[in-house]
Amino acid sequence: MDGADFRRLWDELANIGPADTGGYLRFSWSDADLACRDWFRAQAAARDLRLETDRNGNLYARWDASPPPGEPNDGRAVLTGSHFDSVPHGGAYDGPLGIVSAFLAVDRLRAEGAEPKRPIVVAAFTEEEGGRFGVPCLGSRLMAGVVDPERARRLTDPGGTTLAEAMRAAGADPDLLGPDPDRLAGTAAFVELHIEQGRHLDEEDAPVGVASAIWPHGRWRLDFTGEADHAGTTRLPDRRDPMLTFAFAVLAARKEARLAGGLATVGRVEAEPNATNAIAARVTAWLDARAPDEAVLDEILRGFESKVSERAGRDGTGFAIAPESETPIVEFDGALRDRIAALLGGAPVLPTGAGHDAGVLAAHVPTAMLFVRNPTGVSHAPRESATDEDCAAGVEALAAVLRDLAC
Ligand code: HGY
Ligand code: MN
Ligand code: MN
Repeated sequence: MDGADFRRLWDELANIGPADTGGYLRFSWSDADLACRDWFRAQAAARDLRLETDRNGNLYARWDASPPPGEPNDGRAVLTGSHFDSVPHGGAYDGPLGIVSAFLAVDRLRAEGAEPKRPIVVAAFTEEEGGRFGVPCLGSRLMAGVVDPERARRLTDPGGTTLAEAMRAAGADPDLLGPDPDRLAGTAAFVELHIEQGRHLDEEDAPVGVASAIWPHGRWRLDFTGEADHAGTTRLPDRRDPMLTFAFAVLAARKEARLAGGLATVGRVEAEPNATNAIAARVTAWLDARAPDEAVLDEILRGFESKVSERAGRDGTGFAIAPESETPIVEFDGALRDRIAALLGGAPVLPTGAGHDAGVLAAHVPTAMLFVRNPTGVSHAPRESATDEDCAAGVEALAAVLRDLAC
């Protein structure tokens, strides 16, 4: 497997959902997502892998096992894969790299004549980014039974389309959404390969690393309410301007995160009526906060909420904060992590602040992640990058892990 082998398959996805920013728009259940799903089905068919779609729209391509007769085998599968969907104008690699690498790892094992004793299953999870419906890892969370299907059906995208409507328009049945304990019980391990979202591997001069943990993190909806009025005639003391409280909140999030030793970001905002010459009536924004441990995350949120509430009192505005998703710390299976790091010749082991379907599955099955070097360190933006040679090294590493766990 070399860089050119990787590039051949990789280029097939490059034309699906590109935006003029150089990034991608691959929202779940959009035309781009459906094109990615068609591509997945074609890859499964080309390899004679058995295609399955679960009740939550997650896709699987299954290489059935041929265990030697008489050998004890519980028949549980080794799952590998990631997601197709992107954040708005996200990079090419976050998600698709794990799926392309999984198919190439299957090719790699077949080329050497491997015969798995356990099924090897390539997975594509739905709505990992929450880029359309707001809840990250929605497909895997539904599968794990940690999101209420009724709540999921009612989630809306920024245009007001519900998940149920989007699924129906795409030919999927939202009434089927719900937990899938049998699939989890039939999974022996999950390994997600992912672009690194930082420069740790570049600094260590290593093409591939292994995840140790995912920081606890979450998303909160922030509603600031005031009173619309004329920008040219309303005296400053008479205003109830939610934009002021919002502006304070952005700075407060940053300050609380800095003081506590975590991260906080306000990257999305909507104003009503969104007019240049009118005081806003309402501002809605979303806070993303992450921290190395739950005590620090809690400290950031408590500090943020009390400072912003106090400011809202002074501004005469309303302020409400509501969680949209909360993810506790994930420590990946220590034995699996150490086994993989050793198998890969002492690959670096690193934590991440980014969420992944692997973090959801880790509560149910032994789970590991491989990271591929990203020289820019940028992610969720067009400058996310990896060399073809490093991606090929990622495929080799994934094939070695699958060989170890399934063959
Ligand atoms: O970390 C995230 O924002 C998402 O789960 N990938
Ligand atoms: Mn992401
Ligand atoms: Mn991802």
